[in-house]
Amino acid sequence: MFKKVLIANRGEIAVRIIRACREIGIPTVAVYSQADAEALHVSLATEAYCIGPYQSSKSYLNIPAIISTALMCGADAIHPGYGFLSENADFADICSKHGIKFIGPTADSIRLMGDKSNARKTMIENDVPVTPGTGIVNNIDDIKEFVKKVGYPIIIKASAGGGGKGMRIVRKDDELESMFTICKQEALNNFSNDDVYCEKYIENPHHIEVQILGDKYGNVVHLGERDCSIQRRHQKLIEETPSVAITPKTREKMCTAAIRAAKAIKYEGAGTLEFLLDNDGNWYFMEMNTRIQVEHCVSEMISNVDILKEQIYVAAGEKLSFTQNDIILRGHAIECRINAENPEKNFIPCPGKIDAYVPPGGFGVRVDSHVYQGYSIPPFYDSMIAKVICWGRDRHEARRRMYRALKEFVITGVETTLPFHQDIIEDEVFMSGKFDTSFIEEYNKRKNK
Ligand code: MV4
Repeated sequence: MFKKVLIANRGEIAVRIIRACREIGIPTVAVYSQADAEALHVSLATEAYCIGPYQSSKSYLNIPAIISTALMCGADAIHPGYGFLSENADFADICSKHGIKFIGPTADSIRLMGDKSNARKTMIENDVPVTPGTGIVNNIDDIKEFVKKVGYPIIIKASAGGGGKGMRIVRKDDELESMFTICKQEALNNFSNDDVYCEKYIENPHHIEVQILGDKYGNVVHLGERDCSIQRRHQKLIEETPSVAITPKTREKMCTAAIRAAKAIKYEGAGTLEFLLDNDGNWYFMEMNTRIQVEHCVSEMISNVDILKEQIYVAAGEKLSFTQNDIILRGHAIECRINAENPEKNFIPCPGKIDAYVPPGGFGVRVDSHVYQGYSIPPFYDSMIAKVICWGRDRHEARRRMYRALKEFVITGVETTLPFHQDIIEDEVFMSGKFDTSFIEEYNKRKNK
């Protein structure tokens, strides 16, 4: 096992990683920016070092500072969490060059899946359904050829993009040229790579993703799917498992396809395959996330698998401690992401000092958070301050428990999305389960916002 793990992250996920290391018995090293001296991950870790000023580019993304801290204090592994350096293949390579284990998949896996056009190709080769689409397109004529086959609407995507960045929907011929030019320019500006490809655009899809875990010995298991359709501007707000939008047959096929793809690329560690589900029940691979995700907790709640600990064990070279047959997915889990934002003012971030903080508890309730009473939320990072995860024997119980937990939760001093979540959890459309990625937009229309 590792002698010491450095956590190259902050917030709730840094706390989550430290907790997993503690249970295994591994000392931890926190790194932090000057804005995070009072952060919880700093006080929970065995050791902590300031690595730079508040800007992420000078702290949590500062590779020389992170690597030299690891070398200086004898950390033999780095956990990148999510965001920041978690899907940076060059960082994974730099870690291994310094004899430090990057807790995650190989740099090659990250690179392969980071190139969305190559990821599509890999899926096609392994009989995983993808949306009708193209390889890299170099000119308008290539795209027109594709449109002749599938018709409008289509979507142009940056091959180096992902997570909603660098994409353009095209609905008619006279938009094509400008959208192609804009998308290529955006891709170049954001990812230093102007490769783009096209797909048939699926209107109002469901976003369903499959959690997988793999080890060095070719074993891969899935922990079922998550429905992440409740989102706005590519920011997920509520996730749940199982999805009420898919049939048991689709679930089986999707999860089997996810395992097949992960085995084909010799995937090691925790990963997620994202799929789009259309309103006729067809489903297509969208992209793969080669990291732990914010919403991993709902899968933990129904599977009883500690994904963080498994991630660390397999990174240390151990075999997965269970097979697919050992996994029983039990009940239903829902997660609400609580942000320090003002829902009344178009969700603008609301940093500041937390006066009162009383998290909910009781049977089936989990709160993952890095904040505490008296903590000042810095304005420089993500506005998520807590995740409330509730388990129930069925969706109804999980949802009622979530409503109860959200009502118990006291956070004062800053505006939060708690009231917004309470309304959605009790919303009739949400309750019915008949929602897709257009839910929040439609919800706001219904509420005249
Ligand atoms: C799509 C799509 C429809 N058709 N691709 C958004 C995030 C990025 N991973 C890809 N995304 C989409 N790709 C095709 N061919 C619709 C989206 C999309 C979306 C996907 C999942 C969750 C929310 C979304 C919101 C807008 C667009």
